[in-house]
Amino acid sequence: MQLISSAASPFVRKVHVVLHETGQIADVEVLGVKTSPVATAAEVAAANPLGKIPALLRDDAPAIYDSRVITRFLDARAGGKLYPEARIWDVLTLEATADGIMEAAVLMTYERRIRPPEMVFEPWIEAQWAKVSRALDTLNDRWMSHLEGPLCMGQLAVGCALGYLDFRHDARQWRKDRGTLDDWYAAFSQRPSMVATAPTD
Ligand SMILES: N[C@@H](CCC(=O)N[C@@H](CS)C(=O)NCC(=O)O)C(=O)O
Repeated sequence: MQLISSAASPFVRKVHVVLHETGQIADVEVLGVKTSPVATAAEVAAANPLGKIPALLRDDAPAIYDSRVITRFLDARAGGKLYPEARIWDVLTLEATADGIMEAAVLMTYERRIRPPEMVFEPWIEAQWAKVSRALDTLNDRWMSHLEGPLCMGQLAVGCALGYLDFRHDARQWRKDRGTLDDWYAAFSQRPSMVATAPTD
């Protein structure tokens, strides 16, 4: 299989983390691409009509895309431990929360990197940060028992989302007044799968 990938993408990182956690690293060849909403790489468009990464090219079946689909596929392929049926709705909601943080944070990055400076719309950037901020408060106030429980995809996704905030939005200081989440992440980010997949430009 081949994974269309970029070392800076938090959505791609989710997939790499799952490959590490489930022992499937050797089954996937990484195809690095440079792509953006205004300059979609040809290999990305060929694999995913939405023009987004990650996309997974399977050897004997059509390409699949959207990180949530790929992570679930890879987990099922490895025996299915990261989406436990008994807690499935919590796991999926936690993963959706983490993905929503990434989505808003990536849009903030694009707004500054891609738009000409005179077209950047500051209230829109702040509105995206408000989504991130509310989601972080919710993680800190309501999700800690789940985050501290047995390993699941929701936890891995939250780890990737927080890692992306450190990578691109450090100045926003997400840790302030969220000491419980900060403590959890300090330990979680030391997992070998997290260390091996830290984002780079
Ligand atoms: N919901 C998608 C989001 C993926 C996504 O937004 N990826 C970004 C890179 S971090 C991308 O490919 N952006 C290009 C674009 O929006 O056209 C997923 O979970 O895979």
